[in-house]
Amino acid sequence: MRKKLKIGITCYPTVGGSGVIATELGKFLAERGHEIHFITSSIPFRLNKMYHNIYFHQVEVNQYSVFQYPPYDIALASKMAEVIKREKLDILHVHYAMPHAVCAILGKQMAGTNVKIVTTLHGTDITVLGYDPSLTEAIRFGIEQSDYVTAVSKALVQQTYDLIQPKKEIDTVYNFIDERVYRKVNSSDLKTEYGISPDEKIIIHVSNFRNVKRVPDVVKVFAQIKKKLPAKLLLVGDGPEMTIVCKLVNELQLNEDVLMLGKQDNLEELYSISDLMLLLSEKESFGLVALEAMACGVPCIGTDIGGIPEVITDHVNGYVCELGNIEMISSYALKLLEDEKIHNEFSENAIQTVHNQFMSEKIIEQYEDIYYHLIPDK
Ligand code: GMT
Repeated sequence: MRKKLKIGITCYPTVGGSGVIATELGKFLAERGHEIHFITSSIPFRLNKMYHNIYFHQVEVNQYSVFQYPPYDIALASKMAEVIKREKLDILHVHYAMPHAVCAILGKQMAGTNVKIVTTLHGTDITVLGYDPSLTEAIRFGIEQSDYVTAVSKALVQQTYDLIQPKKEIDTVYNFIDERVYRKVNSSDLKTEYGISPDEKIIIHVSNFRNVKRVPDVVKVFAQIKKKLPAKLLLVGDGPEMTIVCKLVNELQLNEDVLMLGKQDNLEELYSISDLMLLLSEKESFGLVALEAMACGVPCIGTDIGGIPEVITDHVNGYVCELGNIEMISSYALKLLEDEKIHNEFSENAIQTVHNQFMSEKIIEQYEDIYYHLIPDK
């Protein structure tokens, strides 16, 4: 019987898929008996239930006027050192090399213990910051000095080698979903409440509306679909591109048919009334929202970018299309929406793919194996 571990987790607690994965990982590990210590700037937003073995250590940054910039990274490293020492952590698992891996290395030095650092790369630190020469050295340092490094797709592993060239093995550990939450539920009342008639198809897009998500492409594809069949587009989320998207919806006279829902919880209810998910990003190391939709039986169309083709299997549970090719994406979307047989088949395949490759249990075990490999005497 292996001993239970004391595991520190650092992530960006408020935004995006990396925070979701880090928090869900903490919750699942706690359910398996490990003691979890989140070291973050605020309580992770998915930590919505009490667990007797999950602790939260808040990083606070003093705003002394003498500092031109508040020293968040140093405060984080210092808090990590405090928690490593006091709680006798076995593992500190950080999500994102920048700045979290670098802070973890510093925190470990300050603490003077042999805590093992596991770093998971989620994408933006590599695909965006990797192009910024002022940070490349820091990212490489964070990766090389970690005891174990994982990335959420094979594509991200390759991109990391191409852009950062670290001398370190990087293992792919895919993202996962909580299948107790993401499953097809009966939420058909929602369709009526939104004023969507039974014959209308529902297309959904969920993101943080950054320009890499190419939300205008989603609207353009929807405009093509709308010419051929009755449909509504659900845009879920908010972000910097929202104004541009609203303008385009207006120009294309789609106001009646595009529902801007803003940020939402309980996404499984929205996925469960949807017929198709569009994820047309120009950068995407994994595409967690596609996985969530697939778990609810929604076929997806994604771009041939980053890790998307590792989640969406072309012609099996959806289609993988060329970035920005509105015509190609629209014609596949129509094929899927008009042919009930293909739709049913893809919908079942989507659920099957999630079960075969992205089940929480399988992925959590992979992380556990990494932890125990680093501390063989436990
Ligand atoms: O996509 C974003 O803008 C948010 C970002 C994040 O920090 O959560 O998402 C990244 O990590 C997710 C979880 O691993 C992945 O599913 C997303 O594909 C990845 N985003 C990008 O690579 C742009």
